[in-house]
Amino acid sequence: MSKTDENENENKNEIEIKLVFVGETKVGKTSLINQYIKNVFHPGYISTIGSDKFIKKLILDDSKIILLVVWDTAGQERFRALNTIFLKGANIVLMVYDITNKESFEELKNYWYEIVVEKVNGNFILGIAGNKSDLYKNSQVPLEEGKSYANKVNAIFSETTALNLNSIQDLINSLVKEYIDKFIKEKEKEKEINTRKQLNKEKNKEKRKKCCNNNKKK
Ligand SMILES: Nc1nc2c(ncn2[C@@H]2O[C@H](COP(=O)(O)OP(=O)(O)OP(=O)(O)O)[C@@H](O)[C@H]2O)c(=O)[nH]1
Ligand SMILES: [Mg+2]
Repeated sequence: MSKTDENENENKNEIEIKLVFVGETKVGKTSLINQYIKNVFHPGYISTIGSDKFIKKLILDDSKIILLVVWDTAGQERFRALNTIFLKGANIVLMVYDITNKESFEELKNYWYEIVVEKVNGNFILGIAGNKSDLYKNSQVPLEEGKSYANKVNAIFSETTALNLNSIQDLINSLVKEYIDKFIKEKEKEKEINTRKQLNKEKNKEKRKKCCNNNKKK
């Protein structure tokens, strides 16, 4: 069974997508997810222990249904070993840093990117969120620096804030759209290749038949 078949539920119109958030502790992963799923923001900090899983249903214009399975992971160092398990089989990975904390950006480049590439097996879409954009006055990571790194690693980039829904919703929508485009294209390509293979097989069979008939006549 191919990876794309695995992701498709029994309902042909329904596609399951695994989206995993990673990044340093306190960059705002849980806050972004709370805003995206429940439309709330809590200023207090409660560390994520292990992981949490949320499901959101999205309906696309062509009536395709997306079951978006969102995984929140823990940024604290003592939980890092666990994150590698959650990354397995991810379709989309969103790496988050805090624009007011340069170190969280450096760690994203030096640690998180490597782990993601190593642990996600198969094709996936990569996103980068420069979070806490509402605190831009205290920014330690210029927007251009985030953008340019994202370009380098082929990631979809946006600055975000967990204070409201807009920025995180737009970013996730872009990531899902990119995944769907590639997913459908890949499937169509596969279909085309199979049809071509089948046609070639039939042609060769026909040729062989003709060749044998000619030999018999001789
Ligand atoms: N001003 C502002 N504060 C934020 C934003 N996002 C998160 N915070 C705050 O930053 C702190 C850490 O946020 P969390 O969402 O718990 O961080 P986390 O990345 O999930 O941290 P771990 O679970 O330890 O990995 C909390 O006090 C949040 O309220 C944001 O966009 N703007
Ligand atoms: Mg958290």
